[in-house]
Amino acid sequence: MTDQGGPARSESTDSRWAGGVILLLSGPNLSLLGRRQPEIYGRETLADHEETARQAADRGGYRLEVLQSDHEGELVEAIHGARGRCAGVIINAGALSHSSWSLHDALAAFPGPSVELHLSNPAAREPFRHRSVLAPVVDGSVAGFGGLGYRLAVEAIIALVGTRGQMP
Ligand code: CA2
Repeated sequence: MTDQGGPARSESTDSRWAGGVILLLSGPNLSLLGRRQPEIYGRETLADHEETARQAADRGGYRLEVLQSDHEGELVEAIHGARGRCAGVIINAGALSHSSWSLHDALAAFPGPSVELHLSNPAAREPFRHRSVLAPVVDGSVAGFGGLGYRLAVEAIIALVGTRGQMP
């Protein structure tokens, strides 16, 4: 294909992003990070965590795409939209982690690696947080490491793509 008349070259098809795109999804209320409950979630904002993840992705030759939504359906649609387009998905679904069968089904249909992420350690908190309905359909979970988890989750996706190969 020549440049003339072809599709605009986007960042995700640029050779600089040869590794592809990693999608980082954040669920309900995570936009409040840094402003409330710092004793549980720390003082960093979601933008701070996204930057940590972006730097880790960049180091690995990947581009990070982010979406925060308080709406379950929007997160489901984002996972659908990642099929065939993103190398992997990282999701901190917030409280939806404990209840959303829609996110469970969307993640189950995503062909690449996926990681469930939590700032806190839900297993050490109230009983309703002990169960994740997403856990059975993701490759693994990172929880309890605060902001460090964002770097670890990106590195896990990159390692998994490396062993499993890029999606078709
Ligand atoms: O530890 C995590 O990352 C959680 O996913 C955070 C969710 C919680 O429901 C999960 O059980 C564990 C809560 C996200 C809302 O964060 C807030 C931040 C500041 C103030 C209020 C809520």
